[in-house]
Amino acid sequence: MQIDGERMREDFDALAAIGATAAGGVDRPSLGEAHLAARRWFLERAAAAGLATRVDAAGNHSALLAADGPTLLLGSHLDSVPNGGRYDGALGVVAALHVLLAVRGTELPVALEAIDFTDEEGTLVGLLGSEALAGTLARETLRAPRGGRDALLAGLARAGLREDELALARRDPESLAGYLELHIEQGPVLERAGVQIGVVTTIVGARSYALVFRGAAGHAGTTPMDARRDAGLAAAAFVVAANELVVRDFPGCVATIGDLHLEPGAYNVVPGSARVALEFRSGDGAELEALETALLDAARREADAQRTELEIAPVGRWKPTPLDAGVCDAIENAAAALGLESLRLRSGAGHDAQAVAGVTPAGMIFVPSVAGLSHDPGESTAWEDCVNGANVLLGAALRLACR
Ligand code: HGY
Ligand code: MN
Ligand code: MN
Repeated sequence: MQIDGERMREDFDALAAIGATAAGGVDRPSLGEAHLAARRWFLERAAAAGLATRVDAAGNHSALLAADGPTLLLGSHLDSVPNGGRYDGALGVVAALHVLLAVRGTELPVALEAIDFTDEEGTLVGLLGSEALAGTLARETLRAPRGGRDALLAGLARAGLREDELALARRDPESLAGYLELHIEQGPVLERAGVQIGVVTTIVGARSYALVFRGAAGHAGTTPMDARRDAGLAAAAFVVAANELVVRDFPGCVATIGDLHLEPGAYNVVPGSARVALEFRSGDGAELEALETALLDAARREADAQRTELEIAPVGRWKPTPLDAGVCDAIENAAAALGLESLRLRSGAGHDAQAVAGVTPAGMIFVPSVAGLSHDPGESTAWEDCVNGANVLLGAALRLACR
């Protein structure tokens, strides 16, 4: 039993055409029109193949192979970052669908479900669908989501979802037999090592904050430099300070200011306010705590230095997550049975697996990213590696189904 690589490629290419960008990537922010079109494509493709389909209260879209017994989830996500790549998430959903197509007709003691989770990327919230399925979606996260409350409500409305029903997507852990996700590595490790398959041991934790530096707008021509309370200068000084402290004091961690917005945003006005999107990650919980303290202290220092006020709002929080040892073994054995070399590694990217791991044994399969590039239209993985990954997903699923 193996994956039909050519048929999977036709599906992958059909999906990549939805929300395609001129540079060869996709632009499918969660619950936007392109994302909803991609989800429709997924359901129609599954139904056309004779599979049952379902959409739950959090908008998670699934194709199903029913059986008596618990459900083994195989999934990922069809939403993308703005101006993203074709492989991030989509490869895992298409491969999961093709595992069901390959297994169809085989009696298994578990049901198989290929699932596309809502808003993995956090355009709106982050891990919205997988945390709803796990029953861990916090109400306060919805009140101050990292994409803003208006965007969340507009997205839910477009998708026909109700905020007060999202929690109904929760699954009883007893109903689950495990979770597997195929994903591109999005980093350089596998390519540098010349290894085809990654077995993910842990997923780093991440925290996001919306910072607002508030100073005083003023005339760019008549406000003396020593009389300014320049919010833009405070924010820019923080960007530099954050980078310096992470490189100096937190090797192995990362911090990113992915968005910086000055207001009123004119050539001839000293910025009165500056909004900063801060995100940072570590594979260790205590280190993540220390990193948060160091970064927020630096923000306060730079705000004070420019006599500006600082508002700090938490907008996202995900713990470092170890993945299941038994699932890692199943992935490693499936790769070996196919004559594929594998190595164990940490994921610097977040994934739905870290939400699902809290309620059922979860594991992830990585395939190499060309030049380690991701979250960019240039994101690419050799198709042979994609098919290898899908066959390992199939092999690991059969091992977990029958253990
Ligand atoms: O941000 C991440 O790590 C993932 O791609 N959502
Ligand atoms: Mn992803
Ligand atoms: Mn991503």
